[in-house]
Amino acid sequence: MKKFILASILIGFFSCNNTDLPKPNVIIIYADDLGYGDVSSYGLGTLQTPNIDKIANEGIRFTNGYASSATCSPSRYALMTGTYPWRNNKAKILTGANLIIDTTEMTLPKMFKSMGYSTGIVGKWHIGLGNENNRVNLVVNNLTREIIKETKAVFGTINYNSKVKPGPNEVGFDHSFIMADTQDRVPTVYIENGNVVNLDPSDPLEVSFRGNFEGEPTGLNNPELLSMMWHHGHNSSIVNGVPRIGFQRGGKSAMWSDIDMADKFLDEAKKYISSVKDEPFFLYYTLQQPHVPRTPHPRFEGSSGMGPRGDVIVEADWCIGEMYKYLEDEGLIDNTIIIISSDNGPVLNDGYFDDAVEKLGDHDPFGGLRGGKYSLFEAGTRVPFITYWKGKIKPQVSNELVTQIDFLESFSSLIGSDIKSKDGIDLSDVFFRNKGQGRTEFVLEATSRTAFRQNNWVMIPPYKGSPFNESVNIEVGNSKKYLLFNLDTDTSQEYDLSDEYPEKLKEMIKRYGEITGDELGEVEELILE
Ligand code: NG6
Ligand code: CA
Repeated sequence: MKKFILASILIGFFSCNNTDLPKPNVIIIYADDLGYGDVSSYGLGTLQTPNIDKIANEGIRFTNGYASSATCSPSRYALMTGTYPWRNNKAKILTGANLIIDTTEMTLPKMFKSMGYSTGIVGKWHIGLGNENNRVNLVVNNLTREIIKETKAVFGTINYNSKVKPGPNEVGFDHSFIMADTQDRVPTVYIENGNVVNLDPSDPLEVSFRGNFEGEPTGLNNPELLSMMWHHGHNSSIVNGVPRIGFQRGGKSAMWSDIDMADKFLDEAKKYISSVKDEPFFLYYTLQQPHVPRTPHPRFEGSSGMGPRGDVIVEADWCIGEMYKYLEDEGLIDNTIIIISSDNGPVLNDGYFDDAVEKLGDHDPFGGLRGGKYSLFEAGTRVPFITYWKGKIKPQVSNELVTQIDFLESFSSLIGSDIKSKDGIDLSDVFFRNKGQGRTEFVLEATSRTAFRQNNWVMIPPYKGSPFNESVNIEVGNSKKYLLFNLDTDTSQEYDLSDEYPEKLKEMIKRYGEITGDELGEVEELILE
């Protein structure tokens, strides 16, 4: 009898606890190409980010937090779905391509919606729009062929003159105000809930990756029109003096102003919050900085002393500070979880001459890690990673291994949903309760190649291709042999231990094969003669 009473109390306690689970608002602030060393609270670079630091110092600052990929679209796909990007062969850098999430697939916003949340995205999207029904054609010119070779990008063309869907609204967002791909790609317009903002139907917007529209200037042919010079790629249509990837004609009234983009996204993010603040909400606030082209608002020009790359990080940091103030003013700060992270590691010259290299000074965006964007080495995927929940999370620096794939399952568990994801794990204790353990293993991706981290060991399989991407000046992690590093003693991956620890290497190759389905033989085929 006693046992029965105890059991009833326990059941009562747990079920009551369950319905009582908190429903905090959630904002994921996701920067584009922000490096592990770019946030000053990490203590690795010299650039100052006081607003991010405040959140980092009062929340949990993760030193082993990972994006799923060293490029954007795969990382964003993984964050949204809790699925490794290398499982989806469409999850490569996208350019005007169709949506790469199946609309029947579970996503982070769908999970929030199922628990009564309002869901919104403001900022960069870059996981494709539309499907074969509103596709125009897909023919590539020599330049795009080169880019595809180098970055394994996927090109396509969408019709932007009618409602563009499926997109964010069809995979779980009630509201969307987005840039389709990146700031360096056409179309240079905002899209709100599937419609190009301010588009005049009498001046339709045409987009092509095949070739130029007759009579339109390009970065290649009209350098006199440029306010920013291209270095590699980025020499097609010119908008606001900046040459872009891809060709575009018409849609003049819809063109965005690059220098106002940060303010625009911030305003739209606040507008969204103000429209839903009486119910729990999830906002995915995806900043465009510091991806190229770096176009700070004039009030941030010169603010970092490091040229436009530093200036747009200062601008992004200011936006984060403004968002924080707004949450305070609206009385929302106590009940809002804030996450700050980045979709991949840093790059200095990513296609424009913009003084990123020349004015860097002593700053280290890579935070002492090897590689960078596009790389299988650590700087490709290890990124700033911060969780904040006022009064709930205690300030902490955590060395636990955590990844963005884990957001879906961790938030699901936090708010009492039973939705799971394919590859994520429930790290709600680590993210939000200052306890528990992180992952023991993780397969990271960089331009369609993968590497394996297990505890503090990293194994990089052999890959064909140049070890070095000359255009961006980054070691991408291709080598003729397996590489093995121990991050415990060698954070900067200088010492390949594969010959010294053959048993460890073998064990890791085996486990990596079990997860990825790559048989040892297949991987070995990649070894260069
Ligand atoms: C590459 C672009 C690079 C950047 C990247 C996407 C060239 C030569 N390079 O193809 O500038 O736009 O794609 O970056 O065009 S990401 O952060 O969105 O993955
Ligand atoms: Ca990126």
